[in-house]
Amino acid sequence: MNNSPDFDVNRAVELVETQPNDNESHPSAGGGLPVIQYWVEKTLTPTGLKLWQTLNHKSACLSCAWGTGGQKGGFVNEASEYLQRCAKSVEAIASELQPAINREFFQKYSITQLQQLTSQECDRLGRLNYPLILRTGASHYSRITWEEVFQIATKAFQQPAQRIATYSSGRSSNEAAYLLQLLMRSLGSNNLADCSDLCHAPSTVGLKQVFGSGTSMVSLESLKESDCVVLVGSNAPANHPRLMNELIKLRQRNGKVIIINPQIEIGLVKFASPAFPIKSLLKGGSDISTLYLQLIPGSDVALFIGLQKSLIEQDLIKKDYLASYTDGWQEVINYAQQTSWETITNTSGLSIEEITAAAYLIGTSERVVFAWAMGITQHSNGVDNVFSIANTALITGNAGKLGAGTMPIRGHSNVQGFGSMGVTVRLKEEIKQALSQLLGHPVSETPGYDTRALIEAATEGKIDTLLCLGGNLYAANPDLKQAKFALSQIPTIFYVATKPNLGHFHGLAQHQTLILPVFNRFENPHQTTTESGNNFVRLNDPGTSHLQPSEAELISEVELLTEIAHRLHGESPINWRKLQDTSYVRELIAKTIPGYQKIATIDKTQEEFTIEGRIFTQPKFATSSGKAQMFVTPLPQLNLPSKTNFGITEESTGIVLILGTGRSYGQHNTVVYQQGDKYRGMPHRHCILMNRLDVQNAGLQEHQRVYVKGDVGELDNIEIICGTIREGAAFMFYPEANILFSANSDRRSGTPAYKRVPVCVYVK
Ligand SMILES: Nc1nc2c(c(=O)[nH]1)N[C@H]1C(S)=C(S)[C@@H](COP(=O)(O)OP(=O)(O)OC[C@H]3O[C@@H](n4cnc5c(=O)[nH]c(N)nc54)[C@H](O)[C@@H]3O)O[C@H]1N2
Ligand SMILES: Nc1nc2c(c(=O)[nH]1)N[C@H]1C(S)=C(S)[C@@H](COP(=O)(O)OP(=O)(O)OC[C@H]3O[C@@H](n4cnc5c(=O)[nH]c(N)nc54)[C@H](O)[C@@H]3O)O[C@H]1N2
Ligand code: SF4
Ligand SMILES: [Mo]
Repeated sequence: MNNSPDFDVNRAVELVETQPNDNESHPSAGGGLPVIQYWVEKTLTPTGLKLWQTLNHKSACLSCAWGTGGQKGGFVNEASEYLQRCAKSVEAIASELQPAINREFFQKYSITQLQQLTSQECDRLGRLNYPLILRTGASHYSRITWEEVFQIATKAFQQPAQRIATYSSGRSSNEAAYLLQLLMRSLGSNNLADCSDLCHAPSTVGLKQVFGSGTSMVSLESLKESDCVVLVGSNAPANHPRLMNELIKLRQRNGKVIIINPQIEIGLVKFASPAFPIKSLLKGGSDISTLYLQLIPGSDVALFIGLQKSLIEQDLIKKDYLASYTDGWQEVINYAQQTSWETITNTSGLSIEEITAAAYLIGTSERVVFAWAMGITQHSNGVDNVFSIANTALITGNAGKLGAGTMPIRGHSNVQGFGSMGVTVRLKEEIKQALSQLLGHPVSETPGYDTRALIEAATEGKIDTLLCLGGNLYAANPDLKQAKFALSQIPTIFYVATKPNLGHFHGLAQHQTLILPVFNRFENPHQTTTESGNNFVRLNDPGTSHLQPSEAELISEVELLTEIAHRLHGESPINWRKLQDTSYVRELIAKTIPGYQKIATIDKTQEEFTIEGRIFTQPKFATSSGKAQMFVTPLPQLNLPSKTNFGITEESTGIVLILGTGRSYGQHNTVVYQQGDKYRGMPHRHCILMNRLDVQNAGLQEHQRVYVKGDVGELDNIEIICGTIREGAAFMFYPEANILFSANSDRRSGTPAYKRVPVCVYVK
């Protein structure tokens, strides 16, 4: 379809860097020239001026939750430091600045044709500009009016509370998020699935139990005081680039960085940051890792128990601290002592020497920050992983003081704000009480569906109406076939979005699928707020869209949600239309959301703030006893199926590996901006990264095209790329790989084990 002469893709903004050359040698550092090149290319395009203006607009970066921008200006972080905006930010803005989709486009192309598009092609179609509907039996999406949308929505939401649901991803504002949950709770439903269910839910669930607060306890200011960072299961050079500046500065002040990751990510060894230009360009980047532990995927609990055991043996634990500020520590210590070194080294694949060295660095540092991302959470024991990190922080006294603590590195730019605003199936008791008072009736006690439960419920025909506030529910889930089927059992689905994505063309409803175009963060006609992963609330100024009203009928998410609520409830018990002025929404947030009191005056003061009760600089925590709660973390059982489990004979050429799925620097989740990944030497999306020894042992060769088979699907024509990944492990990009496997979910958080998927790589 891309080759068709009248296909509209060519006139879209040139978004993508030229494809990396297969023969090009891999960069010797993360960041660096490719990133600078990207900046220059983008900002010198015809839309460059608008891009610069948007970068300078006072609003938070659209991309990741590290958090940059806001009232201090587009380039300033929470510590008022300048030049803090990375290429990801440029990429996200450039994509939003695309022209509107051609008027005739959806008349011309049928849904079958639209289903041929790749993720990147969907995004490059341009900005969505009119409400669209695809009705049963129709071959094309067609335009409808907003009035028709509201009539359909009013009817669709008048279903039994348990049969309506929402899903969201964290790009929208706090105000939109708050209204989304208020609308659902007002209708008696708790079915507020969110992308965090697939992401940091284990961190939220785990940390809440340990410290009484589910977010990072380390502010940016506090991170600057640390002398050791343990970075676990994170590819920050690609996914949170500005965090790398903090690691560079830490190394410059003689601090230590311990990396725990089955893959050697080049940017975690050396990173060339544009913030340190001389080093970046002349010296090939700054050193990051002091020690790199390349463990077996899914074995982090074993490693952390090993670290605890070694700390005990080296007499580096803080007994007085444990006795004064924690509960449950004796059991944790006993468990570490009883677990044999043999079990620990066999499970983790690391040597005693490596573990002892890491324990020594941690135990002899004054202020240690433990930071992690998806390599920790996306496992069937995700919550145990989080517990084992928290235990290690606690036995070394590294929680509740400046420069130390636990720091989940959050994903989407406002995903944490969504959780704070009550978009969660695990609503805090205090919020529940406050909302009940506001709504004049008790919030329903029926448990809501999280994302995986929503897919299951939909599969069983238990959902009538689904509204997706952003995101890509279809492609973000494991087992794409099941996701597609599940969505096809829902009579009405609304996709609220700024640009088309795979979900709009594959995640079709039973009777009617609607796509509703909205303003993005820097275009909203009113002020909004967002919350960074470091618990900092930013104010986003009102803006305008580059799309003219004559070519685009966009509305704000706030207007959309309040109008639906108004049509359903009138003015009872809240004047919903009044809430279209977001300052009133902030009044409600201040009244009902703990720690958010300062938002009540933010319109007047313009003062951005850190949320109260989350940054612990004293060892007094938010649990009922004030003490941190420690939990024993059982060792994971890491079994590998055999080839015959995949229906492949033992004699055939091939190998069973543990696949970890994740992202390249050139994609944002399910949205692909660039095809290849130079840093990993993967030239396109259809590669599998393997260890050279595995390739040899299996009788395969680098660049050979192979089949990759999971428990529910298979991909063919996948190119083998040899890389710095541990033996027995492999890596592929998502969302493409989501066709392969069904994934176990963590029992306590519902998060799928995207990082430990058994697959068979073979040839027929
Ligand atoms: N460029 C870009 N930035 C993004 C995103 C994006 O898609 N693109 N997405 C945003 C979102 S929503 C999120 S959640 C974050 C994700 O940010 P990350 O969590 O950094 O991203 P992932 O690609 O999922 O990879 C995590 C790392 O975990 C490692 N890993 C895999 N298995 C294990 C294991 O068993 N143990 C350990 N210790 N490590 C393991 C992988 O090798 C990889 O380096 O990024 C955010 N920022
Ligand atoms: N195999 C595998 N699967 C995974 C993961 C993995 O590591 N491996 N990671 C998981 C993780 S961590 C996450 S967070 C999920 C991501 O899951 P989702 O959040 O569901 O997916 P995204 O691709 O981030 O959604 C992007 C879409 O959001 C919409 N959007 C962008 N800006 C706005 C806005 O301002 N308003 C509105 N309304 N819409 C907007 C656009 O239409 C865009 O296409 O995927 C999960 N799935
Ligand atoms: S690190 Fe994250 S928040 Fe900061 S500029 Fe880059 S994408 Fe935006
Ligand atoms: Mo995420």
